[in-house]
Amino acid sequence: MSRRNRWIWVLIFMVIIIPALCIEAKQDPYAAKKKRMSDKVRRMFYHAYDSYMMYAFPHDELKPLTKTFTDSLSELGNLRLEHLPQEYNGSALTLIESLSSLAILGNHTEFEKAVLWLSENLKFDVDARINLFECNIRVLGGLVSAHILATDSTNRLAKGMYKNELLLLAEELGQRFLPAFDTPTGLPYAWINLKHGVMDNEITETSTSGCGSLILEMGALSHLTGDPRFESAALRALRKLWSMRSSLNLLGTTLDVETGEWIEYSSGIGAGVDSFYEYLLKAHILFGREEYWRMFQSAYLAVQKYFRHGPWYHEADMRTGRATFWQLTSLQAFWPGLQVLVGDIAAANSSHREFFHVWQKFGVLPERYLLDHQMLHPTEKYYPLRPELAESTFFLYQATKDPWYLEVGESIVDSLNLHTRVEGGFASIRDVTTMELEDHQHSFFLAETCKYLYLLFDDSFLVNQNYIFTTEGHPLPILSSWQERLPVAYIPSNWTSVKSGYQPKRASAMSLRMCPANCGNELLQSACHIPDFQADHRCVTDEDCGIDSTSCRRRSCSMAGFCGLWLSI
Ligand code: DMJ
Repeated sequence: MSRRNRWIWVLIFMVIIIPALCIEAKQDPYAAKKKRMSDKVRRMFYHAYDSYMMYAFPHDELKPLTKTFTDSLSELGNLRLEHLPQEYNGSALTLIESLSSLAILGNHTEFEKAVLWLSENLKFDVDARINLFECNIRVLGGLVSAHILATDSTNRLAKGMYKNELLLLAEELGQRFLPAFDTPTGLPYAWINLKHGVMDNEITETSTSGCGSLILEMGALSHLTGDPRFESAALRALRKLWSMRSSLNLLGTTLDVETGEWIEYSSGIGAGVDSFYEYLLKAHILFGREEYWRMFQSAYLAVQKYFRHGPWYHEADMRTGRATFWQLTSLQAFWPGLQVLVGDIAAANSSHREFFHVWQKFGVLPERYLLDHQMLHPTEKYYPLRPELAESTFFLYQATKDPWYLEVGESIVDSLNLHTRVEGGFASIRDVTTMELEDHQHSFFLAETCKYLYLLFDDSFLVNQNYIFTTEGHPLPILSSWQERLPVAYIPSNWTSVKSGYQPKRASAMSLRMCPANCGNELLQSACHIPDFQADHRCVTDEDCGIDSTSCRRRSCSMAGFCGLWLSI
């Protein structure tokens, strides 16, 4: 390089690059940390992805310790593995689950390669008995989301090379789902055979989340294809399920799809129920239907009233509201993230802190912890690389920009690298007390865990478009054309109404609806409002009193036996 050129470079560095770095640092003092951490998560994702592609693809999931594979789509949700079908050889499940993460990481080349391969090779005409819920959230959700990402204005796929193949595959899969809904109740069977439909003597038991969290993927499929059957089937099932709630607005965990009767009356916010709540709110955000909002609001209030105990959530009997099991399960850790969408940030923050304490105590989140005995569940000491705590951390950072959540994220990343990274990918933990590993890299590690950790540190993907994330972490854009009535908070920030010139602000999902109770002239019930036990506000203990709707403060019982907000002197 000549001396003159060298001086030009020094000048460029001083005049352009240094000020640019200073501006960036001034705008966001955590920019350097975020960059370092997002690079670290990117490397984690590629270690998991490359290992899958090398040792397992086109089978479903990677076994990272033995560097081999498992065709797990037919195993998911299956407790009796001896009945597995013989003729199933995998559906590239982890590749499908990785599509939206590749798009978020900006890897258009790999995204394009994956779409091409799936377009040419993926087949659903297979004699495999699969779990409807799992196949819906992982495969249908993965395909629908990737189709949208492939065809949106960012042009992730070279023009002309993509002929809606992912959507065609999704449509075919959706059609294969439909026979499952052919029951007297409209509630779908939990299991179907992709080739033959519902088999003779199929079990009729399903879970609340299994039949109540299909509406996002199947609704999106109807909007994309113009075929209303998918959304109608999922909505009919959801309505039936909601009609089975108790007078306390609580639901159980398992039920019979033929009779429409409950099998397990106890439920909480974790396994078997979790995504039911999630989908009521997210369906309202995505499709704008008031009906979803009404169901969600009643269900949410009931959860806060009957399951919540300070920052913890126990389980309760849907008929009486009485506590049944005092357990923390790692799936519950998604709840604070959902509360962020509600606008209930304080409650989200306090629960999230408790989950993180448990994470710190063990190094990861154990599957089940017995709160009443202060001990791990004897047979559920595992951590299968679940995403829920990372997911809530991402949502809380989005809402608060409190740098503490970046530290939580960093700690999660460090634990994952320390305890679960092996040469052949990332392995699940069989026992959190010994950190003994298990030979399984679940596809949700790529679809959710890495994605939420990455978005925590680099949310540039979200700048120009609002998305909701399915329960499996696949983004679906909030489009006015899908809305029955668009909640104002979700009108894109670059949109200007021709009539009014009104420029709405991006806001927390439900900020207009939930808190505080007084919104303009309308009096709305706030999500923090939990009514007193007795309608006449009489009480014996503080526990009989609910939460005040305008201040969100817990009411207490006065000496005279009335609930109220009493000033402490
Ligand atoms: C994911 O498959 C989904 O988030 C599901 O709703 C429950 N949790 C697993 C990962 O933990």
